Amino acid sequence: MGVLNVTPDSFSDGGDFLDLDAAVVHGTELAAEGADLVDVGGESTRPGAGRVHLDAELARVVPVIERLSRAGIAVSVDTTRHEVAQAAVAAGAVLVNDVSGGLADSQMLPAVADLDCAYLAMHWRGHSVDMQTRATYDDVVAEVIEELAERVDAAVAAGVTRDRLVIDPGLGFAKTVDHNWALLRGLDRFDVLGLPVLVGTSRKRFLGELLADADGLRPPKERDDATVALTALLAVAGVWGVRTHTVRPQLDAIKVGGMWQRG
Ligand code: PMM
Repeated sequence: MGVLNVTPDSFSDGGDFLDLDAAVVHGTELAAEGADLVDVGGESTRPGAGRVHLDAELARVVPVIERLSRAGIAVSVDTTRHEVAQAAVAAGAVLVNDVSGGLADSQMLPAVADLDCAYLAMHWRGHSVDMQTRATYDDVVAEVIEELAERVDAAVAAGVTRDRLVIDPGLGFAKTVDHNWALLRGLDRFDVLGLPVLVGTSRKRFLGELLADADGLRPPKERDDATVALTALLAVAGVWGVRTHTVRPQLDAIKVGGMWQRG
């Protein structure tokens, strides 16, 4: 899954693709490099970010999704709002990537039940503005699995069949650096949910901290090599997908991980 943030303020690529043509060009490049999905988002979820108005989010993502879908590219929409999910699927999106797993909008799950699309439920404990205050766990892996299981049950109860579901541990969302590493080490425990898993590590702060030096945190766009290393490990771990800002080097890592696993 290649990331296409149509936002002024995302942490690593904010403002790069706010213009419609620039966004379509970048989405087309991600697909040409081999992304199976291009994930279009119009609201930044970086820690501390405020909400974007619904109309602004629609105006950012719908025209991009329309143009990419018309070009035959499989698109997902990164949104927590049911109105955006509905408009995105009408414009051609095939997956709704909801970082709140249905918690941010009580109408999301019933709306998705009526749409012809897949649904990704990420682990989430609250909006970005103060989510890091909720990063408290006794056993982060057990609690994230338990809370995701609740979201899966809620989705199924709303009418979203299990064959449409993907789950995501939500690295960096109400998680400290240590929580992120614990979740990565404990990924095999997510098998109990019996669903495909997608993981987003790309350029995240915990990599900036791992690679920090005397100049401070490694800047986001200089975290891609570390992201590639994690992608190889995630491929060995057997995840269904990775959400990344670059595509070609990640595909190389997936091929290496696949061969490592199969011999
Ligand atoms: N991370 C971000 C945004 N959307 N969606 C899913 N499913 N998983 C993630 O880990 C995730 C996400 C934040 O990264 P960005 O601001 O670079 O898009």
